[in-house]
Amino acid sequence: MTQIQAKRALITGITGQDGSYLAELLLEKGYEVHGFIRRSSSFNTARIDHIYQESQAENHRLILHFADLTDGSRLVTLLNEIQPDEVYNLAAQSHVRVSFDEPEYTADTTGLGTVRLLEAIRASGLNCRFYQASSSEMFGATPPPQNEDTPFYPRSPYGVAKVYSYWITKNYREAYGMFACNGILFNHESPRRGGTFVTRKITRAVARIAAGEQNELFMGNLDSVRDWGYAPEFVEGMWRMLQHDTPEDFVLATNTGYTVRDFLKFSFERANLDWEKYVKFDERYLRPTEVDALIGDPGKAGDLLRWTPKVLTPKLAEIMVDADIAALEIEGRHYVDTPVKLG
Ligand code: NDP
Ligand code: GDR
Repeated sequence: MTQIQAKRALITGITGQDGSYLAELLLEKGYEVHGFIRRSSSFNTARIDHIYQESQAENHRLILHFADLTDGSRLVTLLNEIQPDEVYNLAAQSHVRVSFDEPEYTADTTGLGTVRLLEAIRASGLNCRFYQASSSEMFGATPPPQNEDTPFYPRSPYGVAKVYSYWITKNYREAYGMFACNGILFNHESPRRGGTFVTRKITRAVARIAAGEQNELFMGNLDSVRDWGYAPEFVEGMWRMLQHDTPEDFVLATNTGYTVRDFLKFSFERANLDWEKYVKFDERYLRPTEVDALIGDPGKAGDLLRWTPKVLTPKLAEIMVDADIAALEIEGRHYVDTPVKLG
């Protein structure tokens, strides 16, 4: 009897929100999953600890390697060693406001990191499929609805770096015939979302306020419009892009738009609270240039990948508030012991 070899995937950014959900999905599908993690003075694997332990019991199907997208020679060594069938490049300095503080570092990781990885694939002579985590931030000032043909007008060092990565991915597809795809993903959130992004900052605060542990929440611009979807559904879309017959670029979005103020309202209402009593303005959370409105048209992904999101923003806010209230009840005050700063 011939045994079919499991597919092997490599995920950069596996410790992040998307990386953790994608790793779960690929393990469920029978893949051997390799992930890059960064050396840190504190633990940074909380989002994948549960699958790492389980995978140890299951013949080590999740394998972690220390690596950084700023270290090109390490990428070549590891690509040669791992020989993946699919590479998902999710690693990035992904915070838009922080990219104004650290523009050069953001360009180095979020921009040049992509070409280092593509070069490592080329240098290793690998015939693998490549997914690039492109972003709706590339559309920036171009008004909605945005789709695959919408012109880019990035409004932050992060957005500019992502535009570089988008084009270098497309260039490697055209120049070297690589199966390389850009997933242009609109905001997607979950209970695993980093605490300095606006949705999670709000839902964590709601849990703390409901528990009597916090009584105010400092925020920036409440008028911006975003198309917030649910991260587990979006990682399924990433995988589908690499299973498609031809390498193409796809928008993933819910095609709905809400303001930050709407998200505050949905979240506080879930805990029977009135957001206006708690939310205060702090100019530290404003950006030098803002992206006013992003609403994506995922029609192409619907037609070619059969990808349709089910969880829309009001439901997402409920899922996240419920998870934060439950986590606070289980873990006690240590779970969120300091109010979020600099987010
Ligand atoms: P997160 O910020 O949650 O995760 C980022 C990941 O990248 C973490 O694992 C982080 O490691 C890792 N990382 C950061 N810098 C480096 C580096 N120099 N070398 C290696 N790894 C690094 O992001 P998300 O999961 O939310 O997003 C995944 C990708 O998708 C990102 O590229 C993001 O820009 C992009 N994107 C996200 C959207 C969203 O709404 N979530 C929408 C569109 C695009 P560590 O844990 O050690 O910090
Ligand atoms: P974004 O996400 O910039 O869209 O990038 P974020 O949640 O940081 O901001 C969304 C909107 O909320 C406004 N805002 C605040 N944002 C934060 N973080 N903190 C605040 O206190 C606050 N008050 C108001 C912002 O000004 C903004 O308009 C995310 C990231 O995941 C990127 O990596 C990804 O590419 C894009 O989504 C699509």
